[in-house]
Amino acid sequence: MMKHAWDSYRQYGWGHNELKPLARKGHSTNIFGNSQMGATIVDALDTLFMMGLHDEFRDGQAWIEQNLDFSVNAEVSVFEVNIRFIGGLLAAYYLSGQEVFKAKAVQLAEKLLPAFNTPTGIPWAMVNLKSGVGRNWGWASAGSSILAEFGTLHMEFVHLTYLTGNPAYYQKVMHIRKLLAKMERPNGLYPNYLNPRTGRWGQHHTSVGGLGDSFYEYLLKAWLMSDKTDTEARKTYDDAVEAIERHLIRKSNSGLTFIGEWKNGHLERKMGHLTCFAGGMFALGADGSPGDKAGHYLQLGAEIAHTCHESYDRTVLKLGPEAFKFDSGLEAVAVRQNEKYYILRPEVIETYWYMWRFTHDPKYRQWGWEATQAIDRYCRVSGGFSGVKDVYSSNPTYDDVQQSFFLAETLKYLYLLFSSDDLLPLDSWVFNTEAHPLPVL
Ligand code: DMJ
Repeated sequence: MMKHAWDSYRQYGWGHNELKPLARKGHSTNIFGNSQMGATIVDALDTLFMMGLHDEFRDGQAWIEQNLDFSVNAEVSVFEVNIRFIGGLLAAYYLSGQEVFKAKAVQLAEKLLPAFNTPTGIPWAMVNLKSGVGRNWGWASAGSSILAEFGTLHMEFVHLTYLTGNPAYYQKVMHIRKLLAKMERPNGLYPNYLNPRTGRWGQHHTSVGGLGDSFYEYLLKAWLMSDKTDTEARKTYDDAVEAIERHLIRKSNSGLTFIGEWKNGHLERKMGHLTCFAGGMFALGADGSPGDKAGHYLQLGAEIAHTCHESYDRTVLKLGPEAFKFDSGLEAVAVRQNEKYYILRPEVIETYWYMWRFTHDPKYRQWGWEATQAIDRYCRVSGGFSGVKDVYSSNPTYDDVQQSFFLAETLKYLYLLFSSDDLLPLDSWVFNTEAHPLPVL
């Protein structure tokens, strides 16, 4: 599947950010501005390396050496460029030892730094790589920056300081942490929106899915990546998870554990595909949790994995919808037409893999195999892999996008799920939120 995804991109989309597998041409979205920065190449490198696809890896490296240029007049997402490009380049560097990847990661990081020039030091969501001018998404509450965006820079920026000796990167992310620590949190929860001019929260929405997710993930991973010396990060994670459990995690009528969304004092009983990563996060954080709650968090991870598997199993295609409800007799199914799509996302498979590593319960490989077969059957087209618009339809239409995270994450986690534990052991490597492995420092 990786060969098919890569070869198709190589043939029809080479150098573009992503691929349109039906139209057989390049694709891009606003997160990359109007750039052509080969996002799929950078995102896929470490997966190719791990799978032993060395010719393909060298091909990607040659493109990066000759073509990857960040002096472009493009307004890109700071978060997306950090997790996909800086994370991807750093992982490729650590795995292969090729200096070019480190050099490109540092060049790009320099271009992101102007995004931090705000009254509070909370970065803008977007920055123009050429002019350094930043701004926020028009749709975000009252000009706010997004928790999961400015809160998902820590791992990569700490590595940049470690590799270059330049303290600026470390200082920028530690400043964000200090500012957040001083702020009052409604019910102990972190709202998704924070205004970078005033330093005040926007709307009081909290989510472990989109807009919030990887902020929590990076607190835990900061601690793991520091060889468990960054106890401040661990404590912040533990406190956040305690509030999440109290206010957001519930059981459905039939006993499925789900994580809802908090909206202005009200719990919405809806869970996103993105939220499903949290099963793996709870399992990863079990060891080291306060009191004797390790068993509890491993169990919570298992319950989330089970719920997310149900969201796949209750569809026609055996692929999970973008969001599913637990309301008015509904259990783990999508209601709205615009929540029925599957766009090759990794989160459910990511959780299966973490649960497999921590329990070796064969059901996780079984579930991963079910997902593999479904993706290969319903998302494979002759020009690559495509998302589908309705997982409840036996005759689904395609969205015609091969997302770069399909190669970076979905296929990598599947490969890891069926590999032995000594491939990237979790006591030596920590995966960034785009599944790029970085070593414990
Ligand atoms: C990826 O880019 C990352 O996993 C991110 O944290 C969330 N969204 C996508 C995949 O669904």
